[in-house]
Amino acid sequence: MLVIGKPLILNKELFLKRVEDILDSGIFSNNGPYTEYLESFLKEYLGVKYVVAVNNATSALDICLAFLKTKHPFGQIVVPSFTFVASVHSIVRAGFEPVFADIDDNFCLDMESVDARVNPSTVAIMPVNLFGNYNNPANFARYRDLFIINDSAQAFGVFLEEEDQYAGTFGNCEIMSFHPTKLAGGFEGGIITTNNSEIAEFAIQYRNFGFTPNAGPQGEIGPIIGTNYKINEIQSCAILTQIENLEEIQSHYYDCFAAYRRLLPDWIKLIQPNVYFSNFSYIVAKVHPKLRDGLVNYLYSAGIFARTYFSPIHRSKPYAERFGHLELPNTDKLASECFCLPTGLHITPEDCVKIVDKIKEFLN
Ligand code: T4K
Repeated sequence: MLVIGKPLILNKELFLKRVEDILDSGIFSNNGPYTEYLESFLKEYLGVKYVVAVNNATSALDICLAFLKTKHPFGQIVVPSFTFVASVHSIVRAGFEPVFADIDDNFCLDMESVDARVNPSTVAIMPVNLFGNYNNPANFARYRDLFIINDSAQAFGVFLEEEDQYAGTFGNCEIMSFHPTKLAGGFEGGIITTNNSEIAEFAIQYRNFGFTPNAGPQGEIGPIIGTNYKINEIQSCAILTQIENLEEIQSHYYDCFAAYRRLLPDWIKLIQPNVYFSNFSYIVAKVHPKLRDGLVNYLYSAGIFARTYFSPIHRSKPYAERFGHLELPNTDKLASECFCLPTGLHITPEDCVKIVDKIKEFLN
C-alpha cells in the first residue's frame, strides 16, 4: 500500500548503535541524555527559548491547556472545525468550551470568523497549522489578552520569511508532533515550544506527575497535579536521529510535491502552501466534490491510500448534537473537495507517476 508518511529511519545504523547505548546505560526514561540532547538541539534549531519533549503531541496540547486552566478555570477557546480531532478533544477534556470558526483557502483561521466569535468568555485561540501552511502570526496581535496556543503538530520545519523564524516561536506556546507519519517522525513524540519560562516549568513538572525537578532523594510532590506524559529514550533518540538528517528528509518531501505538481491533470488542483518555506509533509489537492470520494476509493482499491483529511469536527458524533447546525461554509467546501496524496520517505518519484496514472485512469 502506498500511504501517507510511512516511517523510515534514515540513518538506521546510527539509530541501532544509539539503542544499544540506551540498553547499556540503563536509563530508559525520565529525562535521560537523549531527551535532554533532543530538547537542546530543537531549541537551537527552532530559535526558541524552551522546548519540552513529551510522549506525543496530544499530551503536549493537554499540558498547554492545563497551564491555561491555572489562569482561567473556564472559558471558550476559538478553534477551527477543520482539524484533526485531537485539537478539539483536548479543549473539551480540559473543561473548556470549543467555539468553531471557519477557515480560509489555506486551512488557516478566517479572521472575520474569529472576530465574530471572540467575546468576554473567550480565553484562548487555537490556530491550527495544517498541511505545511501557517496562520499569519500578525493576525493575532490584536488579541493580546488572549492565550494563543498554536497547534503546529504538522508544522515542524515550516519557516516564515517575513518573521524570519521557524514555526515553534509564535503565540504563547506551540505544540509539534513526531508521530511516525510526520516529517522527521519516530516512534511517537511531541514537543511544547515557548519563550515563556512559566509555561516551560509547568510542562516539565506536569509531564512527570507534578514532581519538583531535582528535589533530592526524598523527591517532592509539587503543587501541580500532573500525570505521566514522559517521552522515553528510544523515542527521543529516534527523533534526534531523524532531525540530524532533516535537509535530506525535507528535500525528499519537496521532490514528491514537485513531482505531483508536474504530473497532475488540470482537473485536480494542488494547494500551494502559504509560506515561503513549507515542510510539504502533507500534499493536499482539491477535486470536484462529486468525484472526490469515488476517486479516493478507486485509488484505495489499487493499493494507494489517499486520505480525506479532515471531516468537520463540529459535525462529528461527540459534537454534532450541540454544534452540528453551525454554518461554516469554507470548512464544508474544503472538507468535500480535498484529499491528501501519499507522500513521505517511502514514496519515490516513480510512485508519484504511478499514482497520477491511476488518477487519470479513474476519470477515463
Ligand atoms: N493536532 C493535529 C493538527 C494533528 O494533525 C495531530 C496528529 C495532533 C494534533 C496530535 O498529534 P499526535 O498526538 O498524534 O502526536 C494520524 C496520526 O495518528 C496523527 O498523528 C495525525 N495528526 C493525523 C493527521 O493522522 P491516522 O489515524 O490517519 O494515522 P494512522 O496511525 O492510522 O496511520 C496512517 C497511515 O500511515 C496508515 O495507513 C499506515 C501508515 N503508517 C502508520 C503508522 C503509525 C505506517 O506505515 N506506519 C506506522 O507506524 O492519524
